[in-house]
Amino acid sequence: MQWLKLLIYLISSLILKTNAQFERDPNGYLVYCPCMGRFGNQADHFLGSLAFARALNRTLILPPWVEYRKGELRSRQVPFDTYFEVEPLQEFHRVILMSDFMSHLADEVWPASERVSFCYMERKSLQQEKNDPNAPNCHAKDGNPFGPFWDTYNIDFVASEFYGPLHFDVHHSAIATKWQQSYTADKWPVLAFTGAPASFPVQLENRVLQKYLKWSPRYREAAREFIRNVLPRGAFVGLHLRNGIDWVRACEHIKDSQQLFASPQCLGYKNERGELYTELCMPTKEAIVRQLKRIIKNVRQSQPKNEVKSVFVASDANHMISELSNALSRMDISVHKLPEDDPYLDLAILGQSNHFIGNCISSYSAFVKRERDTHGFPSYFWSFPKEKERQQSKPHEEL
Ligand SMILES: Nc1nc2c(ncn2[C@@H]2O[C@H](COP(=O)(O)OP(=O)(O)O)[C@@H](O)[C@H]2O)c(=O)[nH]1
Ligand SMILES: *[C@@H]1O[C@H](CO)[C@@H](O)[C@H](O)[C@H]1NC(C)=O
Ligand SMILES: [Mg+2]
Repeated sequence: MQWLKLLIYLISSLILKTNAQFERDPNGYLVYCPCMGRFGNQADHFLGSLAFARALNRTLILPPWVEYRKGELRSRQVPFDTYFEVEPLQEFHRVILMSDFMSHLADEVWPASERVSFCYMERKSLQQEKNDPNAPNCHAKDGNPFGPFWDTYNIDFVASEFYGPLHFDVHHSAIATKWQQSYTADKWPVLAFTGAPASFPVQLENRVLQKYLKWSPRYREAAREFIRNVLPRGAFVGLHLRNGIDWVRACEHIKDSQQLFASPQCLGYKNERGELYTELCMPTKEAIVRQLKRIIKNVRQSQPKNEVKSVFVASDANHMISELSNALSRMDISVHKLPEDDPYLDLAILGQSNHFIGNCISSYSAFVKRERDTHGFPSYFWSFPKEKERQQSKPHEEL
């Protein structure tokens, strides 16, 4: 009967473990809506929010990822652990899935009658009749994705709290202590923010937290299979081509700013590696082909044993498959993309490429760059550093 004892022991310890997992944190919780931008923006915000939760010593409630589908008026909320593992995050700080918090702890810790939304200052509703000058409000559920996000867990707010002038820069001030003094865990068990308690782009100090974001087994496996089964054996270069219509419009902001979106990742947070220029956001097709060929040639010279056999292209719009195939045909290099659009699988594959060329302005590229940095894999950016005028005016560079 030894095995029975063992079985009982295993089962009981498992039950104890699950219960312990959902034990109330006396230091309280922090939750927010990733209400700004798509995945790249949300990932930047996640790293900042993780750092913030740790500085306040509150458990971070892992929000679902907010996604937008064509033709749908309401955002979709995808559980955090669809894409990333929860456990590695625990090495850095206490976290809990939002669904676990809501189903196991909310009744006790955050009853419906005590749900307060936090915003810096009053946020006006788009519906004029909702704005009462005598009762300023966060309107945390106003519009998309704000409403759909909290609705996913049947959360309504009974009051608003304006936290200004407090802010989130826990690395350069004693602001964490001020938060703890203003909002003690016993009076405020859950701080629920209308947006991420973090900056965009991600602060320099928080980039390293990327190492705690590990792809879920499903995506790790799918990336491995694609690389093994579809790509020819040998090294491959991963490309991110961000060139959809929204991007063309975003790039117009280049001319009136010092930095744009993720640009500090190549220009430096204080522009120590240069100023913005258009090609950084929108490289020409010729520049793309030229840079890709140059990198492949360099790899052939420096790593003759690990020759580049293929190129994997991820894009939101134009993958340039035929242009790139033509340009590389004489080098015996094939060009590939996923058969079906999948932004997450694209990211997971780019993370594993032997070489990566991304868009410096894009926060989607930035995710790949940070992941690769945690492994020491090399990354480059389109049209960076800036080509000298002399080189640009060369009619054609033969390889
Ligand atoms: N499948 C796929 N989707 C992409 C790619 N690049 C951009 N997208 C989509 O466009 C969105 C871009 O928004 P975001 O992630 O905030 O990054 P950013 O706008 O480039 O800074 C992504 O989240 C994807 O949904 C790509 O290479 N592959
Ligand atoms: C942080 O919170 C944890 C869990 O509630 C607690 O055990 C720990 O003592 C706290 N640390 C500090 C420095 O207050
Ligand atoms: Mg964006």
